[in-house]
Amino acid sequence: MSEHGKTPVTVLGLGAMGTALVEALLAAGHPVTAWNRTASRAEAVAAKGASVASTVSEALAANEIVIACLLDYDSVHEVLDPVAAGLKGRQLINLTNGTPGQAREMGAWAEELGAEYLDGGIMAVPPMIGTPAAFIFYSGSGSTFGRARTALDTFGGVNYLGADPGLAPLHDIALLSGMYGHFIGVIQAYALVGSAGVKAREFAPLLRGWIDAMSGFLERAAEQIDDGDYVTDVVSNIAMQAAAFPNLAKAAAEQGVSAELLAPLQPLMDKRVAGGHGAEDLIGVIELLKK
Ligand code: FVH
Repeated sequence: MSEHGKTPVTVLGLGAMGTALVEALLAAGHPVTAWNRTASRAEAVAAKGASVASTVSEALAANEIVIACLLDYDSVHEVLDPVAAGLKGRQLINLTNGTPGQAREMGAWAEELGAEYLDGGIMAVPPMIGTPAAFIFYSGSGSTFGRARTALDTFGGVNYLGADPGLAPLHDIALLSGMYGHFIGVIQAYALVGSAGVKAREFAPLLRGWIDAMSGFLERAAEQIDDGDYVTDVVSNIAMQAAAFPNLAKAAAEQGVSAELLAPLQPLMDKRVAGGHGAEDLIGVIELLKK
C-alpha cells in the first residue's frame, strides 16, 4: 500500500470490463498502470490518469498487485507465458471468466512461478462496476485478498469464498446457470404470446408478476436438496407436471414456435416418474444431474 492508504495496481486488459475496473480504481485515487494488446484502447484511461505500460513486462514490473481481465484463460496465458518470470513476487488477481478447473490450473501455475493467485468471478456488467449493485466472488490466496482489499472494494461488494481458486468461478457459473435458465423461460414466453400478436410490452407485467410469485420456490427447493427429501407437501407433484409439460411443446408447435429451449426437461421428468418418484417435487430431478 502506498503512503496515502492507496494501493498501486497493474491492470492487464482494457476491454469493456478492464476499462471499468481501471476507472473505478482511478476514481478512488488508486494509482493504476494499465496495459492492453491494442494500445489505442488505453488512451481513454490515460486521459483519466492511468500510466500506460507499452509492454506486459513493464506492466508487471510496475506493481506487486496485478489484475488480469482478458477475454478468456487462453488469452491470459498468451499474455503472461512469454514473461512468466516477471510474475515472481507478484499477487496475480485473475478476473477473467473461466471454469473452476482453469482457475485451479492457473493458481498452481502462478504458485510455481513464485506468485500468489486469487481468482475472481465478476457478477456485474461494466456500467455496474463501482456501484453497490456490483459484486465479485474471490477465492484463492487469502493474503492477496487482504492486501488488495481496499482496491477491490472500489469495484463493488466482495465475497471471499476460501483458499480453493476454483470456488469463485464455480459460484459465478452457478449464478450464470440460474440466469440463463431464467432467460430461457422468458424468451419462450415472449415468443409464444408474440405468435398471437401480443406485444411483449403488454405481456411483461404479467410475466414479471408470475416469475416473482414462483421465485418463492427457490428457498423451499434448497431445503429439500440439503435434506435429500423431495416429498412434497404441496399439490404440484412431478407426476402431474410431467403429464402437463408436453402441452408446452404442443402449444408452441400449434403456434409455429420452437420449443427446443424447454425440451431437455421432459425426459428428465419422465425418468424421475418412472423411477417411482411421481409423488415428489420437481426439484428431485437434481438427482439425475449428478454424474
Ligand atoms: N462485459 C461483461 O458484461 C462481462 C461481465 C462479467 C465478466 N465478463 C468477463 O470479463 C472478461 C473481460 O470482458 P470484457 O467485457 O472486457 O471483454 P472485451 O471488451 O471483449 O475485451 C477483451 C479483452 O481481452 C483482450 N484480449 C483478447 N484476446 C487477447 C489475446 N489473445 N491477447 C491479449 N489480449 C487479448 C482484448 O484486447 P484487445 O482486443 O483490445 O487488444 C481486450 O482487452 C471476460 O472474461 C468476460 O467473460 C465481462
